[in-house]
Amino acid sequence: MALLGSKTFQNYIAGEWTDAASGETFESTSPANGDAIGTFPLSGEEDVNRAVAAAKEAFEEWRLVPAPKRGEILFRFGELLRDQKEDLAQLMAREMGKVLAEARGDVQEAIDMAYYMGGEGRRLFGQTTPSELRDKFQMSVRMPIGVIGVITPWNFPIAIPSWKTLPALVAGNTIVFKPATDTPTLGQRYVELMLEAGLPGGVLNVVHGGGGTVGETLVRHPDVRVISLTGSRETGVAVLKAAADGLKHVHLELGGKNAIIVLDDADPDLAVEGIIWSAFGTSGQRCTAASRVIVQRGIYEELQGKLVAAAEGLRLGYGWEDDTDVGPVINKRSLEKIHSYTEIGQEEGARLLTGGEVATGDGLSDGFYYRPTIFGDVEPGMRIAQEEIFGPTTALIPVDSFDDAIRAANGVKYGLSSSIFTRDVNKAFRAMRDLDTGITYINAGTIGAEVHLPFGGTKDTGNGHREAGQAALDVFTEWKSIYVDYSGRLQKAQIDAAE
Ligand code: UN1
Repeated sequence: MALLGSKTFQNYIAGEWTDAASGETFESTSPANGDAIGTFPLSGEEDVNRAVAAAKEAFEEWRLVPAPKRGEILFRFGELLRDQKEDLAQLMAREMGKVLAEARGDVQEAIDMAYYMGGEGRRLFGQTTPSELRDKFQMSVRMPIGVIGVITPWNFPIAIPSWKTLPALVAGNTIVFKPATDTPTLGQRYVELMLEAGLPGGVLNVVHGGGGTVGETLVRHPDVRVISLTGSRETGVAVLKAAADGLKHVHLELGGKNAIIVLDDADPDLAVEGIIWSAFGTSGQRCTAASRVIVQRGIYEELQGKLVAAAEGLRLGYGWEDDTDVGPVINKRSLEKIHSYTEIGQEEGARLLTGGEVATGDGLSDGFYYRPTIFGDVEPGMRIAQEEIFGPTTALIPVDSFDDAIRAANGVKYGLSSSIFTRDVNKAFRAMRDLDTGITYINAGTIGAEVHLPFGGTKDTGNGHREAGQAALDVFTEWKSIYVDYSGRLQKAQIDAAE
């Protein structure tokens, strides 16, 4: 497989592969064992400006390509992703660290999105409505907006770029794409496959480099009309402010502090499986990860014992090895942040039940591994129960009642995903109504969103927009309402109609 051995890569601007104007580069290395993966251009303002100019020029032609044709390119992209699924998953296990089963799922999510948005090429539905006047026709249609800045994170290095780029492209926009600096090779493969699928030059430009330079220039560039970002709350706020002067549309997906509620009547083994999968899958580095488990007291002891045993049975290792359950975390900074929360939890008086340390030995010392960590007897207001840790750490919060559980679940600033395990249908429906999140699961964990429903959250998780589903199209299109009067007279709405 052409994965081993580090390679040098370039930006893709105006249909050509090119170095950063400065000639500077940065390295991508594996969080699993430190292996070099690739060398990439460390781009700056000049590179972004060229990419935006290319995207702006390409827009004039791309917006006129019939949407079904645009959709066909997306469909071909889905086919290519499907053919390359295993190679991409292997590369992802190396560059990002997640275990193969999840890496395959990440690619599958992009395949799903490619087929789904490919089909949008023949839909992109608007509305027709009757007019209040005679001999008058009216409809609303979706129009592309122009150049879109796409800034993606490293935790879903293939899936998240697909959530942003594919609806944007099928709607007729052009893109400047900045992949995460921790996973540039996957960003590069993504673009290569899009080109292979038949995307014309200039429609999708990739500029590698940091958020402070490439990201910031994109956000401030007057010709970029929409910014779509998945990242931290702090970055989201900074992007909103920077984009305000240009009145850009900003779409933000900023993380969560997701809770699983387990009521006394729940199936404990099912709940344990859901919690382990949601808390420690992708080493807890999902926006949707379950970093809180709110447990009714009648089932607390049993659940805690089973969870600790299950967490201790998880095997840490390289993501590409079949028997690995939990891979590394993304980098040293992240490892340190995760560990600092273990210290915070202990200082706050929560009980460390298992984990709480960096894992070393057995070939792990060259990577960034953290033991699956569970805190017990956590109070809802503690920092470990309030702040996003983005690692394999979860907090068990005992509560007396269903109402207390809902209150605790909603008592955080984020609102992405939530879940409840119960066999009481009335409580399940109340939870569906009362949990203040963009996504709610019944008798499943907090992860596992599918591409044809909206993805995103309430409160500080975002700014009211959604990815995926039909909702994604709202981010990347403007509605245009069109009125056609075929009466041959000047008819006045609201005035003639009132007669
Ligand atoms: C994310 O963590 O940013 O539902 C995305 C899920 C995945 C997507 C997560 N399908 O967990």
